[in-house]
Amino acid sequence: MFIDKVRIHVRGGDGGAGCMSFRREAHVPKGGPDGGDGGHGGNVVVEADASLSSLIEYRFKHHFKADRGTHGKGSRMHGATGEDLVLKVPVGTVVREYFEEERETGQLIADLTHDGERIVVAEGGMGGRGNIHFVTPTRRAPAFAELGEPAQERWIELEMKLMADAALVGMPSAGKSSLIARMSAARPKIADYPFTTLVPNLGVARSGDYSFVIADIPGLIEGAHEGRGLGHEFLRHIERTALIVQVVDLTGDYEGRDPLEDYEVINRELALYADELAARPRIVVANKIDAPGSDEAADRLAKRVHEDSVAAAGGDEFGPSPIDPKLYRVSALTGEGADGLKAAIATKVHELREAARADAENDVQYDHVWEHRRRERDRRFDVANLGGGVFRVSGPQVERMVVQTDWENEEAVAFLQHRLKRLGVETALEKAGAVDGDEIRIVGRAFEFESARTADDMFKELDL
Ligand SMILES: Nc1nc2c(ncn2[C@@H]2O[C@H](COP(=O)(O)OP(=O)(O)OP(=O)(O)O)[C@@H](O)[C@H]2O)c(=O)[nH]1
Ligand SMILES: [Mg+2]
Repeated sequence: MFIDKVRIHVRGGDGGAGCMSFRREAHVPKGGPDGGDGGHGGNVVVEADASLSSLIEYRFKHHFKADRGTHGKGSRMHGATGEDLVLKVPVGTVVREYFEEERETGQLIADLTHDGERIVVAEGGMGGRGNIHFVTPTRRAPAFAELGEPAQERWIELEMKLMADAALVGMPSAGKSSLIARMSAARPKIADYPFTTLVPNLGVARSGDYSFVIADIPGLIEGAHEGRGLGHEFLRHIERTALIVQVVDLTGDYEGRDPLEDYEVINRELALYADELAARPRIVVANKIDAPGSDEAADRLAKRVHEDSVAAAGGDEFGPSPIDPKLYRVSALTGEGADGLKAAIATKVHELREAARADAENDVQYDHVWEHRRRERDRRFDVANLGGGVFRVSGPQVERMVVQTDWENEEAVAFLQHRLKRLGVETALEKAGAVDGDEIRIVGRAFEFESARTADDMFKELDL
């Protein structure tokens, strides 16, 4: 089976806890704080790897977790950092957010188009800080440390799209597989019945100094854009193919059709699937010139292709057109014309790559954009008035702070309140109508609201 879309759950490693400890020496009754930091948890990274060609590895295993950081220790010993977990995917994999409960695909995270390109999909938690960090001129012996930060976790969707430079499209039995076999080392199944090819085949072709990746897409039939036949499933693979190589069977073999009619059917299907596919650079190939009497059909097709090329150039015979004005006449059977076609595809692909490289400078930096949005979302929080003097605060960062707090430790709790205040939680609560003595709930914890002034007094009291 052709696995090209999977949904997996990823979780970074949790951060190790910071340590609360004081130096112990024979001649010093109670030394200064020396608790080390917890190690950071490992990230889950998705990385494009050119040696892979499918997402099959993710078919049965759906949960992935990076290593956690270890806890800090006394004598300023920091915990070890958890190792990153690297998930390898084929080049051409699109990574998106996925919301499991709603069964919905979210924002684009990254489009991994180059070998080695990577994106962090779930960050490990930061290690908690040891008590050495909480020393201030007035607080010489902080008796608390931070717990490790819980790691991020989420569902993501991986979708593989073929990264071919050129794609062979055409009616069933037009000879697409025969042509890819002629031009590359690919050895797909070839047979005289329609829909021999069920999943795309990829081949690497070489011509002179250039090489390119060519794909053989299953045959398209009328109505493919609406899902008839097998074609539609694969049309989306050519969304990112720079060049379309349209193969027309001069013998009209499949259901005894007219070659010109076939040519029109494929044009229509591409246009109906997506306007931009119709405008994609294209080369038209007339196959099976070895068949007796095929010249007449080839001449008619050549004339039409030339007309279409001029029309696509806005009527300007010498203007740039997405459609190559020349009809490439070949026989996949005898090999006649195959080298010329290969050279033409190689040259065109090379030109298109150069143009794409020039565009790449304006490319979106997916990771930065997504990361920035994610951070913003992370900081956001909501205050809900539940009535009866009870308020709930929810938001990723706020909740993490609460989880990172050691509730057995009064100083740690006071420190949390200080952080929440800095984040603007207190102001938001006041705005929502909270008054002293009200109950504030954040992830399963409840505490009493104290206005800023009282809290400050308390911090002072606690020497924070
Ligand atoms: N005479 C002749 N027959 C050819 C030529 N190219 C392909 N064929 C025959 O046409 C039939 C279909 O060829 P394939 O290469 O399987 O066609 P396809 O376009 O991949 O077909 P699907 O995978 O079904 O879409 C086979 O019987 C081939 O031997 C050619 O140039 N000349
Ligand atoms: Mg085939």
